[in-house]
Amino acid sequence: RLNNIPKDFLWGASTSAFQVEGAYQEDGKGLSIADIRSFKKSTQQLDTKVTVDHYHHWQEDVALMKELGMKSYRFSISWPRIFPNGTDAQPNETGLAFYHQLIDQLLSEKIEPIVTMYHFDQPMGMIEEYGGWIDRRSITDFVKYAECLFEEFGQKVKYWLTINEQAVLVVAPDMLGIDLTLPFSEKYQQAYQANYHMWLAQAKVYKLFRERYPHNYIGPAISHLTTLPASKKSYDMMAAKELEDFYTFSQIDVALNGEIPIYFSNELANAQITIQTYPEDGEILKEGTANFIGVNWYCTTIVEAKKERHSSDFLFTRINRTLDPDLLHTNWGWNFDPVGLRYGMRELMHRYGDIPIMITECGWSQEEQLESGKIHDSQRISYLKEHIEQMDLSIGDGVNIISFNPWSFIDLLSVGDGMEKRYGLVFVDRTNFEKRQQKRYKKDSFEFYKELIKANSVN
Ligand code: BGP
Repeated sequence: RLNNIPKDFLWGASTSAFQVEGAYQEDGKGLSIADIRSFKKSTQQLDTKVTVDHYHHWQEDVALMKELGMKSYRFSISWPRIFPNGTDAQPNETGLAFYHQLIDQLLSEKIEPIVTMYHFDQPMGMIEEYGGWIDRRSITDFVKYAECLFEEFGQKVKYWLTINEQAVLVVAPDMLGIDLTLPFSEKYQQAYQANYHMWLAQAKVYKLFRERYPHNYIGPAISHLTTLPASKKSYDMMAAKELEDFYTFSQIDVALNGEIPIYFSNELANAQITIQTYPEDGEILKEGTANFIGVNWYCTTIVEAKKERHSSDFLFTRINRTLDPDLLHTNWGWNFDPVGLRYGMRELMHRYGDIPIMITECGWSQEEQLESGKIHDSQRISYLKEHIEQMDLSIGDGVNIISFNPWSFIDLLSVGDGMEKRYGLVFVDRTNFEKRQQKRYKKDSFEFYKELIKANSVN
């Protein structure tokens, strides 16, 4: 029983462009770093070329969303569909037309579009021309892209997410086009310079948007690691706090307060990472802040302090991640810890007050096979049920959560682990995937979520 979730709550589900669309070179789309990364895995089961072919199945997919009773759909616009090289002066009209159709169809089904501008798929053209986010020119190209999206879709889309999981991009810098074989210090020097440019670019975009649409919402989609200490020893507790501050809260602090926190700058200084700045940057960050946040939340992360610690080490070399043997884990090591969600949400409220929060991802992955046309995904159902109950309690605690969008609406290409790691409420049969059959099946979790939405909302 849910007691606190309002009847007009945005019950939704989530995807991202390169993970569902396929059509990787159709209608003028350019290549992104996400495409290039996926080709290195060299099999079509693992790359972005076809995935679940949402680009050609979108009408059928929106019909399933309607059947599920979704009130919101969180998806991303493919940056290289709009600006094929990122650096182009004019947008690709065919790319814009695709999203106009999709958004219009969602609106006509009363499904609120929640749009991510950049979900891991920076156009390769920018990376080839000047290195991508490590260069300051990327700020201008991102602002140009955002302006184009506001111009085209600003009247239709109320909720915008700028960058998905910036902290992940920095810790896995090949996703930014940074060479992983570079020496440690050089690699992170580049990654944190890129991080800094992403902060500036978003600040400019927040400002622009909020001046134009003061009643609508814009913010980042944060990778939220609710970090727990492996023991009650102060050094483990400190390690957990340091990781959570540096990885998760620094991103939110900058987005909401318009200032880079001292604990973050100190950590970089310790690691001898020097960021190139311009005198006007402080002002840019201060002037453009977000007015809501998207939170991607999957599980808790448990850390301990390494025994051998040197204060000059970089944070990630001072801690170990551990697993709690009492918790259930996916085959990929992500734990099932729903109370962790409530704990994380309460922390957000204590730190940021009444800021509206949207859960933009939350989900359970497993390998699945059809059994007489069915998928009995009972583990995913318990995951959803228990996380939704904890979200309901969080709202009772006073946390201003406005929407829940589990990952994922439909099976899709996982960022790290190909197509066999499935998250969807809808199963996709990829036998003969090249032929675009890609038949959709509703999983048991689809039926569960449908009933839950029906019981807890007004239609
Ligand atoms: C988040 C990303 C998603 C998604 C998810 C699951 O980091 O925003 O794009 O893929 O994690 O991760 P994975 O696909 O590696 O299982």
